[in-house]
Amino acid sequence: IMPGWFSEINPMWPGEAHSLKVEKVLFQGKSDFQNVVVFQSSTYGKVLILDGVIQLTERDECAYQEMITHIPLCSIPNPKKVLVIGGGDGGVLREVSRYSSVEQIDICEIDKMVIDVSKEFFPNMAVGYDDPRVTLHVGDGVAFLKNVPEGTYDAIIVDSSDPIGPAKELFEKPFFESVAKALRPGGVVCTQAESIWLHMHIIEDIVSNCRQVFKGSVNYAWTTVPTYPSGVIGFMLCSTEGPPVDFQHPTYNIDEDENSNKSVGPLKFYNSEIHSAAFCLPSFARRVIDS
Ligand code: AAT
Repeated sequence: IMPGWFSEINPMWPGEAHSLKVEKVLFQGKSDFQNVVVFQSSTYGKVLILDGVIQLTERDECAYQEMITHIPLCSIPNPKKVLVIGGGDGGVLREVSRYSSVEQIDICEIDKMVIDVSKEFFPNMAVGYDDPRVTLHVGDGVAFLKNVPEGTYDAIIVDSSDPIGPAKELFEKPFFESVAKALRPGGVVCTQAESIWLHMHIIEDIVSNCRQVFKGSVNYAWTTVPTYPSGVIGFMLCSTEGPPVDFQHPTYNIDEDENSNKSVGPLKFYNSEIHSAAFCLPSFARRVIDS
């Protein structure tokens, strides 16, 4: 639109577009899956764009990566095996690496270019890969999950892009079925679940699929991320049949754990109060989600 500005124009949020002032384009490439751009913005630090959609900025990534990770992991005692789908930038890995109880962290990201670009331009996120508990799988998360033995993981975090492009199937029922199978009884999943301002129809579908698939509990939480469309983004939090999980009341306080990994710096956004508050929904959303 204006020279020197990036505008996030997309049919998923028609009639509106958030813009960031571009200081310098640092990387432009085309992978097998998507267009990848990194630029230096004037007020949000470096920005990662995939197919014209903002994936993260250095300034507000904490609000997303900390919430998508700590809401599920603080809701169960002593998570040991964790799987991340997507999240190639490494930010969610960085957050999972805080837990001393965790023994194994698998990640399945489809696009090697995202991983390489993050290692070059986003060291504060790619630091997640330095944890020796991490095993990287480059491939499609849907295919990966089909080969996971039943009951393997305590928690699965789906840090996925929007449902147009390579992430489409990550929003569909067969995918949720493989997630449920891969979790142990009473295991938890947290998936990127779009905006209550823009995508109530998508959220309604996800909720109805999850209610059929996950026999424990099914909940929606949200957070504010200024550079995501409409400034908010939500998460689906579900558990499988087994020991009950009360997502709204965290069982573990990561801030008070002396054994947690301090090398990645202090938490910037997440705390126990915001964890519980994230499940409070505006009435218009509650009518659809809790009905
Ligand atoms: N943590 C930053 C936020 C993201 S990144 C989403 C990642 O999911 C991308 O790296 C993308 O390559 C990866 N991905 C997409 N489809 C698949 C798939 N099928 N299997 C594995 N990984 C995949 C999310 C930003 C949300 C944006 C909201 N508008």
